[in-house]
Amino acid sequence: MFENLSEKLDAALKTLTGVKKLSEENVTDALREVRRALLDADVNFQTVKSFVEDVRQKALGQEVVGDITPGQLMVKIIHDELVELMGGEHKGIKMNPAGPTIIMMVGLQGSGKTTHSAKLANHFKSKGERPMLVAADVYRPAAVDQLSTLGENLGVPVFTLPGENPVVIAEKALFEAKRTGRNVVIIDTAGRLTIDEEMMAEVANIKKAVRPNEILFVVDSMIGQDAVTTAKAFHDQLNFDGVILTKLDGDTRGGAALSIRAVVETPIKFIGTGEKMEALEPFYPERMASRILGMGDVVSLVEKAQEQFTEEQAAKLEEKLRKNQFTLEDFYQQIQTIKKMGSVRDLLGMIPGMGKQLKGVDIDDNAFKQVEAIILSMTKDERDRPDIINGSRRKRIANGSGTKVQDVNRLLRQFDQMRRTMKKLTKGNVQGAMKGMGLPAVPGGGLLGKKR
Ligand SMILES: Nc1nc2c(ncn2[C@@H]2O[C@H](COP(=O)(O)OP(=O)(O)OP(=O)(O)O)[C@@H](O)[C@H]2O)c(=O)[nH]1
Ligand SMILES: [Mg+2]
Repeated sequence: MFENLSEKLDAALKTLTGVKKLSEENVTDALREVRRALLDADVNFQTVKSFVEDVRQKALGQEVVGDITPGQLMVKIIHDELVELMGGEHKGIKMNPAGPTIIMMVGLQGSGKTTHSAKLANHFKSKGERPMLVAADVYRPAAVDQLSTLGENLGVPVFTLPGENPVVIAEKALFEAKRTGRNVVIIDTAGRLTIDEEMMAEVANIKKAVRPNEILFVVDSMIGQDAVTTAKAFHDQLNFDGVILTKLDGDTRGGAALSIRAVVETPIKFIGTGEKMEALEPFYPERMASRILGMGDVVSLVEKAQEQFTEEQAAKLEEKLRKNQFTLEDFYQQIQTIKKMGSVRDLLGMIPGMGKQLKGVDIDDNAFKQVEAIILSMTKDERDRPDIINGSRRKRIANGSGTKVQDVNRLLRQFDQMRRTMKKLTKGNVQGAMKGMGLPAVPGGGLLGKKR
């Protein structure tokens, strides 16, 4: 995410390495580069101007005290300003305790409304709420099918009424939600290629009819500056409550994420980072600023892991590891879980210091493909007891998976090594070992923490 911007900001801040004091001159030099980095990332011109001015004021007004260097102080100031620029605090969805929480999704065609309606339903479902999806995009039959399929896969009901107009659909959906005890109603609306009066009138009518608790403006971050212009037009008409910024998994430059809040004064509430249902993250300005400055985002990484592992699974896994019963089958399942957490590149980028090292390295999301193919070419017996895999079996597995015997050997060696390391780790008392390292004990004794 935002690799180019991160790299340029890093270079700008490097100009302060070794300086003894922040002076008018060296601050101006560094900020010239910061300004260029932000403009290149397609951040709104006015936004950049006031950002740089704020940073300058703060930098020149502060004494460097204690152990920190002027360079570090500057990083801190820029970090804090980035947090401020993106809205400061994290803002979530306001739930309506008195009845169903109604959420209406609006935005241009292809911005990701339908996908994110489903992702949101999945998000609420995993938090124990009872969501319902409403197909109010009636212009393309495929749109209703798309939402229905997504809902079916998630086990979330989808309300449709073929032949009706969107306002009637939304109203009837509300009745249905109340009747069936659904407490979150997510209305997917139609998008148009450009902002036109007809579309605005339609969403305004739905708004009037059902009075949503939240109108979320869905916008594709790849469109950069245009995202800000569109946001403004929608906001003037609908006065929406929050933004979902989508497609941040692509090579987005960052302009939309950094400018939108300053221009429409409405918080970004979620970001979309992929096509899969799990690729939705609550937006935290603080964590995003850390990612942009290459400091990683361990908190989000841990949260992603917690979403995928239940406490029970974690405990089972730990027991298997302790008893040395971890098999290639388990290993295969682990890979499936990690894949659900998001793109490998994004995951690695959340580890502090990794972002920079990943620069220019080609990380294929199919990195696991070979390993998966090899494991899938084994019999159940072989997966459970890798020791029985002799020479001729290795040859058969290599043939079956379209790999070489060396690849099979490598995987078996790595698996063996991993199993040994894990055994050492779990031997004795994990909790005690963690405490010994100065880490807090994990509730439930799980290696991986628990699902909340
Ligand atoms: N990579 C990536 N693709 C996404 C993301 N969100 C949506 N998409 C893809 O973008 C395309 C459009 O998404 P939709 O959800 O259909 O967009 P929409 O706003 O409902 O479009 P209309 O109904 O035509 O107005 C689909 O192919 C999605 O899979 C995302 O966060 N990352
Ligand atoms: Mg749609």
